[in-house]
Amino acid sequence: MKKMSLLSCFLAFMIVGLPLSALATGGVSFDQWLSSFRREAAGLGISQATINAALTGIQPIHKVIELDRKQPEKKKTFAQYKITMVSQDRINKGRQMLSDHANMLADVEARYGVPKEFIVALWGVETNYGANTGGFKIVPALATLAWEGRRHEFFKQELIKALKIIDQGHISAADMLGSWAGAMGQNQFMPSSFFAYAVDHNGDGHKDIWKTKSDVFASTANYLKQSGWNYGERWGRRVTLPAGFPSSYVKDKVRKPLSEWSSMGLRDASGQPLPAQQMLGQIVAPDGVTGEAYLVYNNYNVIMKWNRSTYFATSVGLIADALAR
Ligand SMILES: [Ca+2]
Repeated sequence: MKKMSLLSCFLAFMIVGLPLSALATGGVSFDQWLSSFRREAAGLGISQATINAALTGIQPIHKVIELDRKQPEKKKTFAQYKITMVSQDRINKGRQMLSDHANMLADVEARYGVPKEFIVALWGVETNYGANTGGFKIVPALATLAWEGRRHEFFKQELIKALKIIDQGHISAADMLGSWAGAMGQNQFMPSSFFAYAVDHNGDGHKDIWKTKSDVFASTANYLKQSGWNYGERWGRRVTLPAGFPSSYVKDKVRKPLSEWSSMGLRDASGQPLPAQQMLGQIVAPDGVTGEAYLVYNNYNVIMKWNRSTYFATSVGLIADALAR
């Protein structure tokens, strides 16, 4: 075990050894913060019944503070990340899901113009097809971060939206579960994404991204569609770069027609020339130009709106391709 400094021992004691309500940000205890937040929520039109059901008696969550303060681990390379994320196991499960929910997915694909393979790939990457949705109660988790966290104003706005979702009857406070940082249900929407994109696909009056699969699929598809998905286009493809390819093209996110990339010497990873199309593409090389390189199109940037990570977006694309084969 690494030696802890005196200060970090002291801080660890502060976090673990004291009741959290004794910790304060700007001198405000959690209970004081909560009373003032309850008034604010009532002023925004959230019903007293929801405020009572969701907020009465809640306590800040130790684990959430711990996770919020955790130093980021040494970043994996994309090559390492891909081994766990784009695993054969995840692909096999995805194929099973495509087959188990074939009619529902075909229906959602037709309605939103987003291929079923991408809906399933996002589901697999976010929560391993609904298996790991996070066991935190969203309201106290967001309240903890709104009171104490580094981005407290952001989380307060998310908490207000979470209360509105409960107020509208989509889910009860007790069943509103998700990650420690507020990502909810099987597709891990933050409350603000829920507001913007969640849909009630099965028509039962509830937008239920926790337990109703057709709502999960349609909400995911609606997110992608509203973010500019082009049906019939791919996300991208793995390519080989010519020797000496300047990394500035990656850094500056230069977009060029495929024909121009071709004339610079880019090839499909299979060795074949790129298709003779005029669509615009840019190069993504998560581990630098000596690592794996991808030529990506508009739909890749749509996935990046969901999660601004090239590791994430590239993995979603690779899984979707594997599912389509
Ligand atoms: Ca529904």
